[in-house]
Amino acid sequence: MHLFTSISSAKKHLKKGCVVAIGNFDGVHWGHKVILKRLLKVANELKLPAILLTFTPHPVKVLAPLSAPPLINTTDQKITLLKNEGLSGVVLEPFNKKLASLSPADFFDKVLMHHLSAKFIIVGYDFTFGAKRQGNRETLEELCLQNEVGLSIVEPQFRKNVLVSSSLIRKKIKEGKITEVNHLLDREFFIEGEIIHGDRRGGKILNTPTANLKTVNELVPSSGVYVTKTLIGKKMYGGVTNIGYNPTFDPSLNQKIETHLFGFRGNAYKKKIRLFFLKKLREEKKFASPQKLFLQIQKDIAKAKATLK
Ligand code: RBF
Ligand code: MG
Repeated sequence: MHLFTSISSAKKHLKKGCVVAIGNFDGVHWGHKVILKRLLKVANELKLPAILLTFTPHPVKVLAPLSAPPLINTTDQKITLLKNEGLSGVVLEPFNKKLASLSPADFFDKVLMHHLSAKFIIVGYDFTFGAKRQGNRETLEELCLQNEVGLSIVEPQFRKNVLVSSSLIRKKIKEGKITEVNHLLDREFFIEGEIIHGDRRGGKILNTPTANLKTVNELVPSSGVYVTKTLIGKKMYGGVTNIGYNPTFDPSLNQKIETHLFGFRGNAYKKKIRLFFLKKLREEKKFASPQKLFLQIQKDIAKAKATLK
């Protein structure tokens, strides 16, 4: 997959035309994958490159920064996820007020015709474009007709009767409903970051050392105990993760993400990791004593190991 960091740098490579899907693709979820499958199918039929046009930062961060939701993925994570999808290329166009101010017709002419030489366009049912989101599916139909460009609009996708959307998935992540999140994503939700120093109480008092994560992600599951897998370098470790404030002790002011790793020896400090969430086990609680918490953690570990088997 080729990564173009702007429409300008993509232009000379796409002169013979391409099939373009357009969208923000936060989460690269089930619905996005339906769009990508359609993109690959049409590109294959037309013998043209399959290109995804997406933006960074996410347009809401530029257009409505105060009401912008925390995102499921960073831009880097989105690119990493897209690399598995068999695309010819991704065009990651910087999103700014200038781009946002183009009328729908100008966006179509400049971006899709002039720079990308699009012969066929694929978007989701709720795609809007151009200043003030004035362009909708009817506008796009009209412009494609005038320019003899093919168009396919992917209808809403449902899983178990619920409409798959990035905003629903964000809500479920916040609620800690990981099983549902993973079902809607069609993959295991993960966050990434670096291992930082904790307060070392985990090792000393609870006999359960934990690796504390400082995440680069904006969206973290709600407090609770989760079955997880951690990728460190090329190795994957099962584990159990507590997200919360350690109310049994002097509660921490900041939310902590602490993972007890199974079978990991060595020092994880400063390592860059990816933490996959599989299942929520319980809420975080205030225990009457560290000893009672220790006993509960042993049960959590046993349950997590059974889940990971
Ligand atoms: N701390 C709490 O105060 N309440 C809990 O319910 C709780 N559950 C945990 C479950 C697991 C599997 C782990 C690894 C930690 C848990 N902790 C909990 C956090 C614990 O207090 C913390 O790891 C130590 O205090 C070290 O920071
Ligand atoms: Mg720790």
